Amino acid sequence: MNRLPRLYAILDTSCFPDATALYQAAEELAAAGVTLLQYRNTSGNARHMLEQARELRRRLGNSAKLIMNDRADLCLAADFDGVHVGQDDLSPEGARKAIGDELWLGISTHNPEQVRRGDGTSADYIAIGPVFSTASKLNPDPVIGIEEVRRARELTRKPLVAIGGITRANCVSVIEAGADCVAVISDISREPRKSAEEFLHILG
Ligand code: 3NM
Repeated sequence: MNRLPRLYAILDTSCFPDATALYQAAEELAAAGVTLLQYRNTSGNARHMLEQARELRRRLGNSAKLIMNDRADLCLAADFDGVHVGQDDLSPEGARKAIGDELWLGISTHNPEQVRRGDGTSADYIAIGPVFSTASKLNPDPVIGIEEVRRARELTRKPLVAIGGITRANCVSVIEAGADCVAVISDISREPRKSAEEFLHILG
């Protein structure tokens, strides 16, 4: 994979009243200069997800890399650029087998042992979190804080994505602790264009 951009915007369908609002947010983010986007839909309706994912691909063209949360099959079917798996989803090697060598594979980790294990997989990047408290995930793991980002940085040379409660106000501290990139749901969902522009400006 190429280097990760500083900002990884996650479009979580639960933040939007309907598909139209979701597509509009995606277009605003792309217009602001966001080049890495994840589609996250935890409702479990695969047909619905595929439809929305294809529409995101159609609207964004190749202006942004599109990553599918959790579902390697939908990543392929929607012509996405990669898949992101959590600790309870497909294993990294299972996901890699499904998507092949070219597409991006991201994994979630929540403690040093998981980072260490993730480092030994074919994942293209490792996400670590939640760095701060978050209201965007059901049953989140315990908050790890900035120091654990620093620790994760020492455990892997893979690109490191920090996630969980990251805002325009605290994102610099997370990058300074060694993260290559911040992944954000709530602080880019309310006013996508404005907040993405501000994130990109702050993160330089
Ligand atoms: N994964 P917000 S935290 C989807 O710790 C997700 O792996 C996390 O949303 C992890 O930016 C999280 O609104 C939610 O806090 C991130």
